[in-house]
Amino acid sequence: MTIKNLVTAPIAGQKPGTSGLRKKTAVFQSPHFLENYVQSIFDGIGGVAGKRFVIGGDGRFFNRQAIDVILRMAAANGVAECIVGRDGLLSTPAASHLIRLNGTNGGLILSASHNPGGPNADFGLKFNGANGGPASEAVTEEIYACTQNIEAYKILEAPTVDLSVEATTTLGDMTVTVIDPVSDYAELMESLFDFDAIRAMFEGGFRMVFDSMLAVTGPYAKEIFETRLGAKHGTVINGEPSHDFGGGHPDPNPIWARELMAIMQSDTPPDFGAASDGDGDRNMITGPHRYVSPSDSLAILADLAHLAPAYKGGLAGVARSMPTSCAVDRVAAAKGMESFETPTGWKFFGNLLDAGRVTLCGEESAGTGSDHVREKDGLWAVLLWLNIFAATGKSMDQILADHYATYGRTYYSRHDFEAVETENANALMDALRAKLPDLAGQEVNGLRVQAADEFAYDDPVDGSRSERQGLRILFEGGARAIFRLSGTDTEGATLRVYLERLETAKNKLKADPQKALANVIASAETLAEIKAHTGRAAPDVIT
Ligand code: VG1
Ligand code: CO
Repeated sequence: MTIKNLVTAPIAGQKPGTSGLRKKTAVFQSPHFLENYVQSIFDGIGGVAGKRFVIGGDGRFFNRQAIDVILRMAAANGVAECIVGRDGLLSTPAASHLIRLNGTNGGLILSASHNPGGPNADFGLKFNGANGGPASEAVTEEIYACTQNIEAYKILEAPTVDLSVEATTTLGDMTVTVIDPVSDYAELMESLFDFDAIRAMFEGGFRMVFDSMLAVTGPYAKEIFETRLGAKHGTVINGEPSHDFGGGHPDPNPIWARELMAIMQSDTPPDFGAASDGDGDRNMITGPHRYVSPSDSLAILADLAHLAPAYKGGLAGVARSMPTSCAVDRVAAAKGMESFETPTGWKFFGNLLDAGRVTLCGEESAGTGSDHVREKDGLWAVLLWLNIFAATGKSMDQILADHYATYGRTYYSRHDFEAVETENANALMDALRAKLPDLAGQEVNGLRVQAADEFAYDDPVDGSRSERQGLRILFEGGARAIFRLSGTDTEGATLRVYLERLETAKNKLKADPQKALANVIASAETLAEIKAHTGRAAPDVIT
């Protein structure tokens, strides 16, 4: 086996976004693209000689081939050991856990998460550090700088490693340890929650449907819900990981998790329905005839987490991304906990979790997690909900009604305008940015603007500053309209408009969110002139 040192040149466009590098699969497959990026990760983190890494992905098209390249490059660069999920599979939270459990120097996760997969769809790669969390902005910048200066990469000429059996083998001088992707993660979940109480609840007839969306969580969900917790066979639907997610988007929202939504709207819906995304870090929560907004789910989990054994001592604090609704802030205030508002993306929660300032974090995009790993964690959120059902004996409707009665209800919605021409999306943002300084005090569609700014974040732990993290318009009475461009798309630009309004009147807590938000939606259009800039009369996806 020989180590080859191959000459290459920088390839444009290797700037990681919200969560690693995401591109069309064909771009990742093009000559040197993957190799350049992997070598830049290795160089950007200060070299990898003697280091150990966890490697796995969501099983999408090109997963297996990309792992082969990464392993051969790791061996050529002097890595001591790679721990790989069997068949190259690992959910993102499981990878995060394995990094921490095995004390490795980090991990490479192959996923474009909620983006579709297949030869004509998307692929992605991200690096997580030794704490198990996504690389910080500073590390990401280092990696990006390396992509712009790369001249060569190292790769071992060797046959493909068999990843289908759990075994320890070698590749050159590197150890390759193939492990069961599920068992360590399932153990962790069992250590956090009251599995006996949840099992008893299922025995008593509680019914759930969990939609794995043909993505990575199928084997995890079957093991945890059906085998360990005794939920009836068939509880997990779409549980076989597929390389193209059956042609759909593995995005757990009412649009893409259509099958689950139909079950929950039926005449005899189960007590609880949930779904997760491509790489298993997101969760969608539903009840009979009910879609629970991810921001509400975060607030309810923050309020009731103490009912699960792992959190019985209470939470140190909570954090939410800026566009996530303010519902969780009210819970934190009531409980006297610290709460933080960070930019979008899990990498901003890492420092707060490591410093013990927060226990629970969440995002409006259906990401929720705690300090048990350093990623959001879809199955974890579902298990915490199950633990709450088991501990309270209440239905979803009761839990929501109680929450709204105590804290009020934040009506919330996100409107996505996808594949907008990049120039037009930038023009919209530039025009709105220019207006911000004069907005305070103005009245728009019956709402008075209290403040308007471009969000910037000063990390309270390491003092780093992240600017240009979204345009915020705050109205009197607690309504908000937020605008930002996605950092995970692979085609043009996706404009995300986040809308919310607080309602405390007891007789107005059951409205349709789109109706309850009509004024805020109209104000967003008036202020940003979305139709004029994008040519779109309506959003592509409403969640
Ligand atoms: C989106 C979500 C963000 C999430 C990110 C990664 O980013 O809005 O909340 O952290 O995806 O999630 P953006 O930049 O497109 O808005 V995942 O599960 O797709 O890795
Ligand atoms: Co994801």
